[in-house]
Amino acid sequence: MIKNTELIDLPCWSDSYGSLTAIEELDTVPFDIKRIYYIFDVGAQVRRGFHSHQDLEQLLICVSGSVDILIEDDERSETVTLDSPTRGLYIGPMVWREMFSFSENTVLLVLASKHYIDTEYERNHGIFLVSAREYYQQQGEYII
Ligand code: T46
Repeated sequence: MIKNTELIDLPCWSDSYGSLTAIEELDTVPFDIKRIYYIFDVGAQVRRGFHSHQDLEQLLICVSGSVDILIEDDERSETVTLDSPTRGLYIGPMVWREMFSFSENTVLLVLASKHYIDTEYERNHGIFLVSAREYYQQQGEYII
């Protein structure tokens, strides 16, 4: 997996009445949840994201439909398909992300560890790569 990312299986209770998934901070997700947002009504040709965050931690869950997420650290990139409401993609600091191939009914739910701060976004890919190299060298290991 890409550094500072992880696929997390979410608990699900299913019976003849349907299914229910619950997420608890610091248990199912490894951070305090400060913000929730969701992305929907995205055209099939649209590609979003194109940024990284310095400190933010997030859990992305495709609660309906499917979406591809490109994640990239200082060395490698990988594309993960999210197509289940019981599987989340954890993305920690210093990971570039792009979201694409949204199906018609996709709803991408995101739990975030911080409030929205526009200046916390790094949208320049070249600067991201330089900063990420320094960050991972200082860390010497992955956060999770
Ligand atoms: C991320 C990926 C997965 C707000 O005002 N508050 C918010 O909490 C968010 C997330 C966005 N916005 C505004 C800022 C922009 O004017 O909503 C507009 C669209 O946001 P953005 O272009 O950043 O959307 P994406 O899909 O490129 O990225 C979003 C998150 O911003 C980002 O943190 O990791 O989803």
